[in-house]
Amino acid sequence: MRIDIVTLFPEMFDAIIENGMSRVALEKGAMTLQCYNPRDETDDSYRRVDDRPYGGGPGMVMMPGPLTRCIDRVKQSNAGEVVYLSPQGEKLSHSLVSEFAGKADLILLCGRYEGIDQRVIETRVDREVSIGDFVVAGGELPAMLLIDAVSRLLPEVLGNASSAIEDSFSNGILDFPHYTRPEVFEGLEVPTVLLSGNHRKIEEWRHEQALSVTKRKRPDLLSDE
Ligand code: 4GS
Repeated sequence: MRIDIVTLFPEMFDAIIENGMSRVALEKGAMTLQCYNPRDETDDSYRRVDDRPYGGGPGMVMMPGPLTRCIDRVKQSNAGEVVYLSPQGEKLSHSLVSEFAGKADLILLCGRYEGIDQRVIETRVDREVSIGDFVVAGGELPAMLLIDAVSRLLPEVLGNASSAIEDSFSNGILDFPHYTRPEVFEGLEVPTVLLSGNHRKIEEWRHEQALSVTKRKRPDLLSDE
């Protein structure tokens, strides 16, 4: 999977290039990441990428010129959808993450300041995705979140065969509780069924636990649809 990112802060992506499952996916060649900076597409000596909003008001808006030149450069080598991370987007979910994980190409557009000129959205953006109903300072963390979630689903990434499939949400409900050594911690024992070696019983117990934790903490997941 080829992911290209349009961002004024390419260094932020070092966090996911150097760590975690995204790093594993890159090392295995299951995914590539490349950042493109709209600042490199400016034509003035100040390298300006933002300007004051028409109609007034606080903050700055990303100018359409550098941004569209940057996007069009990326499009020369990436045929994927242009996804703009913004609070106006479709809410990111497991089903959206797995849909993206099935694509060969993807272009992620990260906004800063108050946002980007509407004409860029009209002419270049295929899709808007939101990580939730709150505002962050830039689209970079939302983009990294999406990449992190996608990279751990890529089939080439080790441990995937089972671990991603058995995940929370791949079956539409929350995860069951996990335990590791020691058998007794601060007086609390590991549920005996997990020590029984009876895999059928263990699966049953885990499913019951997953259902009851979902009923208690996220009943909406069971009632919807
Ligand atoms: C989100 C969000 C976001 C919007 C970026 C204002 C800076 C900011 N992006 N999901 N400009 N929520 N973006 O808050 O994706």
